[in-house]
Amino acid sequence: MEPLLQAGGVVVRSFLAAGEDRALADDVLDGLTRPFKELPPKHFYDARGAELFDRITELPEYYPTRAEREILVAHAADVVALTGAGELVELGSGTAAKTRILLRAMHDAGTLRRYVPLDVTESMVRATAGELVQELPGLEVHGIVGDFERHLAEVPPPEAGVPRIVAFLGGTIGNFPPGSRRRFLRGVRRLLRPGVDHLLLGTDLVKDPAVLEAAYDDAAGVTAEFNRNVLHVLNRELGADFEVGAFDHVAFFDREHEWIELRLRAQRHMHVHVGALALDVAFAAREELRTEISAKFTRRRLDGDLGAAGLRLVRVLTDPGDRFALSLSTPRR
Ligand code: SAH
Ligand code: AVI
Repeated sequence: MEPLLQAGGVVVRSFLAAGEDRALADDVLDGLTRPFKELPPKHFYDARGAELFDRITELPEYYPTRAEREILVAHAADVVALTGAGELVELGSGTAAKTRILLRAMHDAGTLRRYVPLDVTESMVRATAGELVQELPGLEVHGIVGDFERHLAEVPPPEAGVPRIVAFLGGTIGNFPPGSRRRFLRGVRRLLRPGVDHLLLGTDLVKDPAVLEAAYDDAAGVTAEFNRNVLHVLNRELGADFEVGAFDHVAFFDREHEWIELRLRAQRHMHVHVGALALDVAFAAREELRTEISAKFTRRRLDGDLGAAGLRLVRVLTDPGDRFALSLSTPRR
C-alpha cells in the first residue's frame, strides 16, 4: 500500500481510507436501532473533536492528564532504565503531548530508535510524526492511521535486540465497552515479546464521585461540546439531520460499575433521518443515547484485567494525589 507520507525518517500509512464510512455506518445502524441507543466513542474524534479533547485536558476540573503527566515527569527515566526501551508504540496517540516526556527520556538514555503512533485521526498522526522527527534528530517515526480495535496487526514487527514499550495512555482503556477490554488487552499482548517488551498503561482511579462527575461536566461546557460533536460527525459523514442543540449533555458516575457515563438526552420527541442509511430514528422526549463510558480502576481491577490477558504487573506508579496510575506489565512466560 502507498504510504500517505514518506520523507526524512517519517512514514505514515492509513488503514482507514477504504470503507471507513462503512464502519461508521455499521456502528450507527447497530447503535441507533436498539432499545437502549449507543454509539462507540471513537467517532468523537474528527479534527474538531480532537481539538475539543485537547481543550478538555486543560480544564481545571479534568485532572487525569495533569496527574499522568506528573507521574511521567517523576518516573520516565526509571521506566526507560527498567525496560531498556528503544521503541515506543503508542495506541490512541493523539497529540503525543505527554509521550514527549518518555521519548525525551529514551533519547537521554541513548536508546531511542523508533516511535510508532497509531490513531484514528489522520491529521494528528501526520502532525506529531512531523514534529517529533524535528525535535528528536535520528528518530524514525512509523505512523499508523487506524483503529486500535482492528489494526494492531499493522504495527510493524519489533527490531531484534530493541526492547519495545507499547503505551496506552490517558485512561483510554476505560473507554472500551464492557466485555471488550480484556479482548483488546490480549491483542496488545501479542505485540509484546516475553522477557523483552512492556505495556505502559494509564488508568484513572476510583475516587470521590463528585470529583469524577465534575471532570466530565465542566463549568465551561467544553465536555458538553465534545459529547455533542458526535452528532455533527453523523450529520456530516452520513447526511443525518440531528438538531445538535436539542440534545443535553449528561455525565454521571455509575457506582455499581464504577464508570462514568456520557449520554445525550433528547429535549423532546424527535425524528432523525440518516440519509446515507435511509434510516429514520425516533427519540422519545428525554430519551438518552450513551456515547461513552470511562471506567475507573482499582488495583484489583487492573490486576484482574492484565492477568486475564496473560500480562504480569511489574510496577504501579501513581501521582502524589493517588488519582491516576501508570502501570508497567509484561507477558507471562
Ligand atoms: N493518548 C492521548 C489522547 C487520549 S484521547 C492522551 O493521553 O492525552 C483518545 C485518543 O484515542 C484520541 O486521539 C482518539 O483519536 C484515539 N482513539 C479513540 N478511539 C480509537 C480507536 N478505536 N482507534 C485508534 N485511535 C482511537
Ligand atoms: C480519552 N479518554 C480517556 C477520555 C476520558 O476521560 O475517558 C475521553 C473524555 N471524555 C470526556 N472527557 C474526556
